Amino acid sequence: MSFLKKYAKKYWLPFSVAVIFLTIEATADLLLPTIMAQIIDVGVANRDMDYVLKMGGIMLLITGFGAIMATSRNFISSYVSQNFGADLRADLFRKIQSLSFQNIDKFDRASLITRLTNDVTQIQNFTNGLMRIFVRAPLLCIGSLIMAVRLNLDLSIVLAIVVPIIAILIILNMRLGFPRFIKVQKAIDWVNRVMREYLSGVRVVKAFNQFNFEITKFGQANLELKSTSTSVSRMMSIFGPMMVTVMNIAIVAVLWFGGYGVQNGNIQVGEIIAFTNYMIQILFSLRMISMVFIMFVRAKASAGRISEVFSEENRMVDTGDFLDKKGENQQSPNTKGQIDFHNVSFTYEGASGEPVLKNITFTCLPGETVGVIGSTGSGKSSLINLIPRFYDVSEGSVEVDGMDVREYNLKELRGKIAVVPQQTMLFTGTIAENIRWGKENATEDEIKRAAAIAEAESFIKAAPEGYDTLLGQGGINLSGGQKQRLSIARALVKQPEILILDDSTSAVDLTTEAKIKKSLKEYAVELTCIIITQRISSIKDADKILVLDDGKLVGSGTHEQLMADCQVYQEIHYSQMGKEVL
Ligand code: DGT
Ligand code: MG
Repeated sequence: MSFLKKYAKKYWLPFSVAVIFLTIEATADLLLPTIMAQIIDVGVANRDMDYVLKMGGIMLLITGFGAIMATSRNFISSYVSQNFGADLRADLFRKIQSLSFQNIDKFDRASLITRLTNDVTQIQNFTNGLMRIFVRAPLLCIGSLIMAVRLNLDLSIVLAIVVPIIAILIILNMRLGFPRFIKVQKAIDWVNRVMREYLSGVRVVKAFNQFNFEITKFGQANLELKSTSTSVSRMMSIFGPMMVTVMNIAIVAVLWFGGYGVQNGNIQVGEIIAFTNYMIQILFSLRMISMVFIMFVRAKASAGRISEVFSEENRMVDTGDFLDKKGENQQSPNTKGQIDFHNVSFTYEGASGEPVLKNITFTCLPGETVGVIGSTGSGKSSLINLIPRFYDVSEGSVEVDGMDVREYNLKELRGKIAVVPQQTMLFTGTIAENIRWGKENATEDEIKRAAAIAEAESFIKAAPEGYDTLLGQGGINLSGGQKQRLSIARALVKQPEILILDDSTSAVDLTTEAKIKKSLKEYAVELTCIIITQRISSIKDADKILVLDDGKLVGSGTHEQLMADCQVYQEIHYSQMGKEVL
């Protein structure tokens, strides 16, 4: 939990001030019953009105002072806890962003969301609780005990019996509570996960009429959350009243013994009132302590989960500036946009069985258009993921412009490459903003040009507000092919050396696809282009075609060469013959 040190360092000062204010507040609370006892036993008993007024005035002053302390402390504590929470969230978000695909794959996405929201809130609440009750409760508890014993030793025998009983109850409460709170947290994760899956697949669910299945799935998660939460609150609802009952019996006992004492003239009425007041304060502070413990238990579980993310070491070591220089030395202008795979094998972390890619060697020369074809699951997407170093190779090496990708500064490497991923992902915002994603400072002309090459211009112009039309929430929805064309435009605006299209025209009709390819050729003669596809027609005229089969490179060459000597390619070709005019 060392990640908390940073915040402790930042906020210790206001935190300490809050604790000091709290101490003063508690002291004020402790003084009041004793003064009250004196008012009754001295002032009221002797009918001394001046004394009553004077002590009453002092009581008022103390209360007022306590209230001022409480208000300032509340200001400080909410300042500290809110800022701390915001810092923690921001740092966690940054950490998640910095993690590589390999790291992120380890976490369930829904649990990352719960960690960012619910878990941070738990820790934040605990910090706030610390400043509200941390010092105050033990201080009030111990202080009230001392004051009560000083007030009347005989009556304190009741305390000697009651306090240990309550302490045992609290410890039991903690013991039983901890595992239950952890379960609640897990159940919240589960509900979030189901909800997230449902929402991202809502169209499929509707298309397959799988409502009942989804409702059952959600029902199970919901039930688990309900039953774990019920179990927690049931436990709380047993222990809380039990403590109150024990304390109330104790108060009755004090009144009983005290009554005898008053009859015998040993004890004064004010003393009994003050004594019971202290007892109530002890009860309250003990309950507060148990509450802090509960908050602590929850916060500890949350801190553990957050700490898991913070301690996740980034596998992808970004070698940074040191190697930049090396890069400058090695690169020459005529290697701009070159890609070399040397004996590359790759296995996803945690996956068992055969490697996804086996012993792959090939070269893409600058300016070449290279097609990658192969059945689904043959490893095409995995292959191109290695170029911008989304994943690291298991064996062999990948070079871009003559230098191993692991030696690049990641930002520099990814600056050279634009990937249009297989699953199109657009963000909420206008069309122009989505294209500008590729290059922050892209001018309007650049955006329009990219859109034109990607054949997106016509539908953008037809949209209600052209480039300023909102997408997604509150805006228009695009067709699959339109989305693909927008993501191609987004990649183009980046003006990369290497453009990777992962099945990016799968939803675009053949005529439009041909147009895109033609304008791409004209736009960037020097651009190295890797086109993954399922359709031979899309890559027939590529400079080179790589044929993947079950993770192996089974053919490489032009269409004609492959037709002559690659069986897998021939099979794909013949299977598509009837469907499209080749
Ligand atoms: P596609 O897009 O359907 O045409 O198929 P490809 O050729 O793009 O296949 P690819 O590279 O996505 O998958 C190759 C194999 O790797 C396949 O057996 C599934 C597996 N695989 C893909 N992504 C992951 C991943 O993130 N984690 C693990 N453990 N395996 C993955
Ligand atoms: Mg793929």
